[in-house]
Amino acid sequence: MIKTAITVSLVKEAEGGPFVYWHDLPGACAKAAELGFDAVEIFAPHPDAVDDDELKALLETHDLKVAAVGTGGGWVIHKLTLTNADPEIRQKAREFIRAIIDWGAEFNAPAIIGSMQGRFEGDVSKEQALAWLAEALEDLGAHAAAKDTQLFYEPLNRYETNLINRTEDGVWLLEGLTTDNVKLLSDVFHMNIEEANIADAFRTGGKHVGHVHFVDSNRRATGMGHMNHTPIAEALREIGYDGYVSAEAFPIPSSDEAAESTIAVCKRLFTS
Ligand code: LER
Ligand code: MN
Repeated sequence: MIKTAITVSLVKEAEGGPFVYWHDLPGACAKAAELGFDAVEIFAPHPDAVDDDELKALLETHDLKVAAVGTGGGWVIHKLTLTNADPEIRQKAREFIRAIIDWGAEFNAPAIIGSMQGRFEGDVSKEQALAWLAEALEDLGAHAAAKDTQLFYEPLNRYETNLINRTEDGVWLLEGLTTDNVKLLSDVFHMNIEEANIADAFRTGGKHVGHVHFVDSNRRATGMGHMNHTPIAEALREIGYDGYVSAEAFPIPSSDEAAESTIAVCKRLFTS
């Protein structure tokens, strides 16, 4: 069954970004549960930012799961990427992600590699950057497997990376790995820019799709833009997707209204 999640950012440096709830994890969990979400997706500045016992208690009180944990803090705070020309920065990027994987694993929550993939530029060729990215996914994917969790890799639109923008290319990247523990994070905001047909791209992603960022055309909550989510939901059902649809959306006009609009659309699309 497809499950619902809502994003919570605890990263000061990411303010203005597409996250529904901000800074107040207890408040976000209470509201998520009240509205009927199954999980929260947490974007933390570092692996020790959240008190694990407190989070465990919050999840228990509200009967919530953690759908995934973001690693973007490594980029927005420390400017680390897996494809930087400097080997020390690439190494630190891996260490940052490894620590987030370990933290997420305590909550059965896979880590997300989105902005930490970086881009090719300067003396680094596209081939070189993709080779570094694949090597890192191989290593971190195996690390996640050892922790009994998965790793999510997210293709981004052309304005955020020049490495992998489309589902088809994401599938190519993942199929080149020996580990099958890295899954695609398909964000319909990026797909709306890059794909000819979002629903068909999900069919291309097929069994590789492990997580979905579910949002509208303008990156507001579902129901607040002009994206047609009905064929997308049909494609997700067709490929047997049983992960989360997670609202990574701007808190416009407010966090609660974005959450309410998301859950209304999800209830219409995913409860049969
Ligand atoms: C960035 O645009 C994005 O979609 C995030 O999920 C990346 O970490
Ligand atoms: Mn995303």
